[in-house]
Amino acid sequence: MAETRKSIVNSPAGGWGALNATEAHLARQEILVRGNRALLSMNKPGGFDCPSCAWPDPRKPHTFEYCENGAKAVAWEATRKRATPEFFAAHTVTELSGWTDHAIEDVGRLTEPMRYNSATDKYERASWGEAFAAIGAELRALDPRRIELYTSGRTSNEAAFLYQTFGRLLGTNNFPDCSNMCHETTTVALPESIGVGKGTVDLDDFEDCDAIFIFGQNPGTNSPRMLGYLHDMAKRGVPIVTFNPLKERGLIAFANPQNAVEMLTGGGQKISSQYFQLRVGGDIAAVQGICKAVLAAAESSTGSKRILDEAFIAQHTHGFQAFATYLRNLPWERLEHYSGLCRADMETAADIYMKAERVIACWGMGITQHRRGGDAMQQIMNLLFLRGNVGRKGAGACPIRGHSNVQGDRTVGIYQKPKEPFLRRMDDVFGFNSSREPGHDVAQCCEAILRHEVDAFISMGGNFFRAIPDNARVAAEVPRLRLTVYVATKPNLSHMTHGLSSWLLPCLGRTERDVQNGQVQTITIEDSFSMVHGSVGLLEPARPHLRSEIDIVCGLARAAVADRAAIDWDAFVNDYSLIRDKIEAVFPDQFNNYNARIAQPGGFRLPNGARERKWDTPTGRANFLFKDGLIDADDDAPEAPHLQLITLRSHDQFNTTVYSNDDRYRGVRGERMVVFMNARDISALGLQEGAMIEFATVWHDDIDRRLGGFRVVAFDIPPGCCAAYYPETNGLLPLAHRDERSNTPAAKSVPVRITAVAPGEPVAADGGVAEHGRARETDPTSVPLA
Ligand SMILES: Nc1nc2c(c(=O)[nH]1)N[C@H]1C(S)=C(S)[C@@H](COP(=O)(O)OP(=O)(O)OC[C@H]3O[C@@H](n4cnc5c(=O)[nH]c(N)nc54)[C@H](O)[C@@H]3O)O[C@H]1N2
Ligand SMILES: Nc1nc2c(c(=O)[nH]1)N[C@H]1C(S)=C(S)[C@@H](COP(=O)(O)OP(=O)(O)OC[C@H]3O[C@@H](n4cnc5c(=O)[nH]c(N)nc54)[C@H](O)[C@@H]3O)O[C@H]1N2
Ligand SMILES: [Mo]
Repeated sequence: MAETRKSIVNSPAGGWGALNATEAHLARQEILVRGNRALLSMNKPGGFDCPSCAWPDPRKPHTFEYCENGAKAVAWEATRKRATPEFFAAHTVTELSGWTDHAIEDVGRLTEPMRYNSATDKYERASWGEAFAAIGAELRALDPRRIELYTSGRTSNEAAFLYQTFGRLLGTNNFPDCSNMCHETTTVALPESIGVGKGTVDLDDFEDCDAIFIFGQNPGTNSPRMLGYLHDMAKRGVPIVTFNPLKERGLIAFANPQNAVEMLTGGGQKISSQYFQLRVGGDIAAVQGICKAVLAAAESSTGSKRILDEAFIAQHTHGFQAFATYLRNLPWERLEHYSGLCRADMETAADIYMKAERVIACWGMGITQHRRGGDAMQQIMNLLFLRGNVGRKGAGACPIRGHSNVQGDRTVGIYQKPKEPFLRRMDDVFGFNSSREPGHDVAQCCEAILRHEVDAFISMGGNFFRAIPDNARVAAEVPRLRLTVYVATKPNLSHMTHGLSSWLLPCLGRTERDVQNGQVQTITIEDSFSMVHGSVGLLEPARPHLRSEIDIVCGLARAAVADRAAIDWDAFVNDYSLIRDKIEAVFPDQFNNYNARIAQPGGFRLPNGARERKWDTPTGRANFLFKDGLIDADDDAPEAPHLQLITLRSHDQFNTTVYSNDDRYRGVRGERMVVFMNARDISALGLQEGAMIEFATVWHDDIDRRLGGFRVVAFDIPPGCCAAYYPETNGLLPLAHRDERSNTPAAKSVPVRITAVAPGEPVAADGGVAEHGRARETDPTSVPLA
């Protein structure tokens, strides 16, 4: 068993394993032919945008412009399985709330509106008319400040724009969004550095760069199409410098399924030229160490080649001298202690950085989901500034977003702190007065629920009550809400967390043909690189006449806010290009000529000042930012016997959607209740591989956060930290443990104590939204991959 696991973990990512897994997933959803046809039209002009991650589409796509995990996402949506009214008639909500995340979604696609009936404790069939009338009547009677409108990032620009219009007509700015748990750190901290909260690179820059630094991101699983680029870069000899506590297989080696030789020989391309296994949260110190080494080299350099881009620093930046002084005084021992790297490592990275003419820095959740995530991100920007690596070909900042349209949703107005010029335009375009009161993000929404200050929760996709921190605690208060409304493709455990009245509203997925008024409609998406392009569904809808998200939002608006502005909601449903006209009217600088420009191949790029070295910051320049004493103030350092728990994704999940219980790249099969630990910690705690443990969060409040039933797996991870899957571990994550500026939950460093549980001893179960104290049943439907 150990041997097999070792050989699996040591072989390259991708390759035949990826192809076999794709086939298996399609077969399991009973859609071999249908799915394959869908896959061929994915991420191509005239086809649909992959519903999985936010990696951009190339202008000239390959025949197989899809990846294993994109294929899983399509298979999952295009499944033949259905969650029918008959299914709901056979199961009470109390029973369903004890199912696993996998089992509940695997029931299949929702087909009809369902209304919760408290007398039977079941969801029961209702008509669309009943649903809209009842929801509209409830909403009209409520204080809008007590209504929350959540969005998950799969929603199109058009649906998101109308959804926020609907919310603003209701009179609220409460728009908690999945990005509040994700890249909100970037959205808040990056503008302080460069004046814009989005990345500055595009795909061409990847082809031109001379070195790439990857911080806290696992592209092999979470943006696999990026691996194709990394693969080609590695082949060209471009150094790929990775900072990650875990050895992630996709960052070690990758066999490209589109490369015949690699497939036939079973070999793969080495990806990371350097792999720095820093300690969790060690990025601030590591990057400052690299900056310190760069500065020292510049100061002692006698050669003609300039190390710092002095012209850029002088003309374009602010705060360099203060940063340089700070770096000079930073003792190496402290940098080593807090980064978990040695000085030589940081000097090696600095050397690669200085030798490369053009450098891209990427980051993911390993940076953003920390108490000081914003500070870490700003150190990465400082490093780029030293050699003018922003706003020029082949160089720049590259935050890799999560959901396929999470960036677009924010661009078109899903924002809880709207700025005055935007609200003024909304008011002008639609003829009403929107509220100026700041709304809630995810953390504030959860706090409001805990304080009993919420009456209605509406959810445009997503799985809020599983994805949030302290999920069991927050979910326990939901039964007091007057109304919960879930617009979704498939049932999930949030739907079983219901208010006094509750509705499930089924919608079309992005892969499906959306015909309105006899015309096939196009929706639009913005990827991680700010490219906006069209997406047209091709597959037969899961059920005839299934409504689109846009149709549903318009239905809700007609029922709840028809009298508040003269808006022709029907016209929007009949022709989505009319919605784009309104988006253009509200955001003329970004979306001018919107309908015409989405017709061009690859779409169009939204303006980004920093890319042109125009800095929309208070200083009018790019800012070197740091906090004095930052490292000394870091209290995330592990103190025995506490460990820092990283909560992350397996290879077979998309957020809370669990495709199967396998994690091929980490050598785990058929189970998710595992904790990855360093061998030293395993023995220091008197445990063995395979032992059962319980987690307890070490936090300064008197809430008891404990979860049991996890099995120990030895892994290549530094001592002092451990890792386990989300959302099973979300009950351990305190709501208050979050990035200081953006409120992004610090899901990558939960301080925990681990104790052994003797066989047969009762454990505290994942009470996410299930009954407390009862272990979630193991999943009967998961089949290990062949
Ligand atoms: N197949 C698939 N694709 C997805 C998703 C999915 O669940 N499945 N989710 C989508 C979404 S919404 C998002 S946001 C992205 C998420 O994509 P990623 O950003 O890759 O997210 P994670 O898997 O949570 O973890 C990121 C990495 O951070 C590392 N890490 C943890 N702590 C630290 C640290 O302190 N420092 C550093 N340097 N590294 C650290 C972890 O070891 C892990 O490799 O992917 C998107 N794409
Ligand atoms: N501990 C911990 N917690 C985390 C994270 C972590 O790393 N660790 N990551 C955080 C991150 S980065 C994110 S983005 C959030 C994700 O949080 P969410 O975005 O809320 O969760 P998802 O799991 O992506 O939502 C899945 C559900 O979306 C619905 N759905 C799928 N497609 C569609 C569609 O086309 N339309 C509609 N209306 N519904 C659809 C389905 O019903 C499915 O069950 O979780 C966050 N939570
Ligand atoms: Mo995300």
